[in-house]
Amino acid sequence: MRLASLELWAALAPLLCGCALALPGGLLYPRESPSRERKDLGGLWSFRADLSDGRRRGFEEQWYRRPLRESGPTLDMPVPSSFNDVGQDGQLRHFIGWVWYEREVTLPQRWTQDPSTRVVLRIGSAHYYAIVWVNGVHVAEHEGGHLPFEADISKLVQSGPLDSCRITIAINNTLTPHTLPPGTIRYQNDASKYPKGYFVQDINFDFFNYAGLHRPVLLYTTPTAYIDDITVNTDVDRDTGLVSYQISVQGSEHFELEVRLMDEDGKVVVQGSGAQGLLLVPAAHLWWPYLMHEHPAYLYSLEVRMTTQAAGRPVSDFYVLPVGIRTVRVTHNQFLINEQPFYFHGVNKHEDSDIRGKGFDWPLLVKDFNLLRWLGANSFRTSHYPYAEEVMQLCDRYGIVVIDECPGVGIVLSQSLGNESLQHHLEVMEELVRRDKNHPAVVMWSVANEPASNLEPAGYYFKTLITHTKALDPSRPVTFVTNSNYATDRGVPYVDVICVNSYFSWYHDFGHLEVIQPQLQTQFESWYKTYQKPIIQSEYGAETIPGFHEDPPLMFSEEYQKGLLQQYHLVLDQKRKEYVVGELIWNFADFMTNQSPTRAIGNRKGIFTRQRQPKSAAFLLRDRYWKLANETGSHHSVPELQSFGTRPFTF
Ligand code: BDP
Repeated sequence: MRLASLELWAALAPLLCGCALALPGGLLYPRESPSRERKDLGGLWSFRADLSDGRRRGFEEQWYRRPLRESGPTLDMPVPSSFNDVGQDGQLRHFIGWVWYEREVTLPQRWTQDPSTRVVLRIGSAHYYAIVWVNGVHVAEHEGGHLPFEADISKLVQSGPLDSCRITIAINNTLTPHTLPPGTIRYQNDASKYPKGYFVQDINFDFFNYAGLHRPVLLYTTPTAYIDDITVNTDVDRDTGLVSYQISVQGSEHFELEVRLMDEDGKVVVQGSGAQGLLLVPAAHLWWPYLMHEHPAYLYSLEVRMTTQAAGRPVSDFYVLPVGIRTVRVTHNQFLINEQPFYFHGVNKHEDSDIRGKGFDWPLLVKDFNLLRWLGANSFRTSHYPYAEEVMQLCDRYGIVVIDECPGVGIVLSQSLGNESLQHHLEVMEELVRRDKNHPAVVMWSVANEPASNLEPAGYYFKTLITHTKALDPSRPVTFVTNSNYATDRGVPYVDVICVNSYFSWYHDFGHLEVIQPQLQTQFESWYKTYQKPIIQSEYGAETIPGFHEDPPLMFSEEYQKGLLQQYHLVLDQKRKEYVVGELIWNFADFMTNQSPTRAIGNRKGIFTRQRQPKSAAFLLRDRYWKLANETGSHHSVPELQSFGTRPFTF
């Protein structure tokens, strides 16, 4: 959207508000407010892996019916964390099947005794398939390991005599051809080679399939009549910011809604009322990416107040949503943010670290954002799945631009391109857009990474998926990341920006840095000539063991990683003047993978180690990114440390 006339925008805005979402209800991030409380259930949970042959004992014996300790031995398991790496048990590290988590929670009396309080259990992520019981009663089921889900448990906790409840969550990490990401269970029946019943999980993606309760689990309250969802879209007309909003309310037919948009000083800049509307913000501060403006990441707060009557009494619900006013637009050779050309100089990440695996961890998160700032990175891709909501909030706050990727990674079997998979993939995109639609940092959706997009069914699959995603959110471009040949790729005709991964002189012509320039030139020219769309080099990199030094450069040495990057940069520096709009290094940090002869305890293509210490390439990239920032954005001297985090962070 850009510079629409006010009248046109006023007419169109409500239509753009995520109206195509087929999911019932919203899933607002659980923020505290005068009408909402939250109780974090992080800490130690009881845990048991079901080691029975078919992994069904827990269901046969109904472990959810009574405290887990009564049906057998339990382990202490931290939440949030992956379960794989916290113990000394090789069997648990590689476990495939159902694991059981349980936690007894004491509830504030008010929550259990006030029938006008709604109590919700929210699970930030449970990888991969989860079933949830409260006091032995089934309350939720969810497929997909990277997106939140919740259950209204008010009736359960308000009907018993107890001020406590028992939460049991069974989680299965098995991947099949129709899960996202897909996988296959391979049985090994040759009794001369394998033990009885032996099977392995095959996957076609390059990161360890960590499992467990990876993100915060919490309880929160709302009144029984409550603000269920808010959708915000923004535009700019000269110096006026246009904020269109749409609000849905549950639990009451007759209610009043008032909205106030406050600036960073808490001053009300504009007010409105009703379930949808358009707010005009005079002399608006735009949300700018990090290093593109001297005051990046300006966030307004949209304060929503709903009032109604319940059982003859007035009820109010409050919710405050951060809002960044910005536009995004793609031309045949540019990516524009606020109508200014934006060049992605950033990274691909993983949610991955020692011990906790994919478990959410504030110190790690803040360290990563400090490293991004140090590096002069203005963007990252959530390779290869949606990251925690708290990550997206920090991106909004720091101005780190995000290509938001769904877990469509490793789609290489033709059965994973059929209708059953497609249906699930569409639902996952709905869940992702519903969760992340209001983040100004998110500027593009990525529906997949390196699928077999040259296969015949890929045309229909990606056409449907991308069209659906655009209908869910007409305000953002959509892509997927390809490593197929430009001449045979059946998905790229539908993307707005072409994202290409290539590993010249690593997986091909290994050791020959001299082939990079001609091969990369050919890659860019072939794609651009065919499609006339902007291109992002969405992955490139080299495996590097820190401390290995070889000059002249040899593979796996720090010199080779630097040399490879430099060769890429020579071509990127020409092509970014034409139609290349970004470069994202593979990878920000080393990360865990399955074991294989090509992986020395994980993937070592990080420019930082898994412990977040720099390899030599990090310094090279840092010089480059700050230089790029100074060319394309506002002017900063390296290593200027801007003061992030001066505004208090609120949930
Ligand atoms: C790319 C994948 C990424 C891998 C990387 C690599 O997108 O997930 O980790 O290659 O091989 O093909 O290092």
